[in-house]
Amino acid sequence: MFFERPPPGQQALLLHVHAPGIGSDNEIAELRELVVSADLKPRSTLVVTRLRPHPRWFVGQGKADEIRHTMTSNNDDLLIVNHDLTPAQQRNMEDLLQARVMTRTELILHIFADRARTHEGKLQVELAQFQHGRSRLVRGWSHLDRQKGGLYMRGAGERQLELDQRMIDTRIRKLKERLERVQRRRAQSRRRRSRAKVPTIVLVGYTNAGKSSLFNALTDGSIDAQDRLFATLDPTMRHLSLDGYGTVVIADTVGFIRDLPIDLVEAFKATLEEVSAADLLLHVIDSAAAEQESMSAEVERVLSEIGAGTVPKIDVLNKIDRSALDEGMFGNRVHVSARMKTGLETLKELIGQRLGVVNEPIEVCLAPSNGKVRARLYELGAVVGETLQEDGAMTLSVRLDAEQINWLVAHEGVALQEAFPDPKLLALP
Ligand SMILES: Nc1nc2c(ncn2[C@@H]2O[C@H](COP(=O)(O)OP(=O)(O)OP(=O)(O)O)[C@@H](O)[C@H]2O)c(=O)[nH]1
Ligand SMILES: [Mg+2]
Repeated sequence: MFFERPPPGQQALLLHVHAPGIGSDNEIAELRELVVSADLKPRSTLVVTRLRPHPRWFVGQGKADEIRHTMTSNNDDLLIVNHDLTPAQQRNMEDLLQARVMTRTELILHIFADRARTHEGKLQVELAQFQHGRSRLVRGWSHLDRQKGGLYMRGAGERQLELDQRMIDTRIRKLKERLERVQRRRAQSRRRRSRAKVPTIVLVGYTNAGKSSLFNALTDGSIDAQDRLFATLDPTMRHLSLDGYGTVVIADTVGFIRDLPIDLVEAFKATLEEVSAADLLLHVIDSAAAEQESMSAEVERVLSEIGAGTVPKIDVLNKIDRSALDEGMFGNRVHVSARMKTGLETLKELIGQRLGVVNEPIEVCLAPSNGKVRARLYELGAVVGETLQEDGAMTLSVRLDAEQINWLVAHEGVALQEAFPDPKLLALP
């Protein structure tokens, strides 16, 4: 951006460093997947054991030289490090290798930049990139640094740094303003949904767990589902009709990954707010993944970090065609295969239960002037039957959840069947 750096290449040597005695096979496999997902070519992988990073190159001098030799003889032009380096380490390594060094955070930012399709998504990624870039703007990485003046003079390098910082700050401010405008619109549509009492269900989970596939299977949709990390970036919403419940809105979202860069979490706050404002989360878990438990734990951690820790949740173990789990409902867990479309009816049933459907239809009498309420009940898909009285009043048979019943009785001229208990006493899930 503002530095003289070696041009980014394609052919990558991957570097993973771990402490003695700590296995890291899965982390290395995940790094390879990230690299392939970024359309880069992982050529070889170097695993180094080290207690703590070397301040100069992250690895020791011996390893740094080994990396240089390997890259030269393989014709590699990119080093991808599965960690975050200090700006100085990154610069020193680039100087030594005369090749671009990419950190894990930069790799993920690179993938996100490639995937962003919507206006909002692009703004969010750009903001994350600038915020990340700003934190790495340090004196000494500018080519003008060498022209620095005497002891008491402010050097050209320093001035350049200030200029760069100011430019980035202006850009960040502008991006934030534009994002706020887009996000106000999104908040409005969320408020509309909540006024209309249409519950929102959001799919969350580790990247590649099968969220988009499940979304498609449930809605007959055609979102891009691919065997690559972060295939989905922008949230997509669609209506879903649940038997005996009516319409809900279901949303597919960006996947999580361990050590999700903080700049991304920051920039994607608004998207993630959809998650914390949801009525119900479906946590999609790849039941065939070896690292299933730590992946789930990571998702739970991000959920509480973004204030979604207390949203009601169903665990959906997906890909049972590959893990040989039995189809069915197990407490708050459902086993499904989005690919084979098995277990989906059971899942919908549990969704209905968790949204608090009162299974038996209830009779409600509406005064003739209550046409709007009647229309709303039809819109919700809640009406099972209707009879018209001689005086113009309507008796409707409806299936609603506890909250919707409370909403209904708050209207004048609405009477529930006599046998029905006080709706305020209905337990919400
Ligand atoms: N065998 C099997 N594969 C599945 C199933 N569901 C999804 N997949 C595959 O898993 C891969 C990832 O699926 P996606 O639906 O894109 O996953 P995602 O969670 O949306 O991933 P991101 O958007 O990248 O976070 C694709 O190759 C799917 O075909 C399933 O039930 N069984
Ligand atoms: Mg997806």
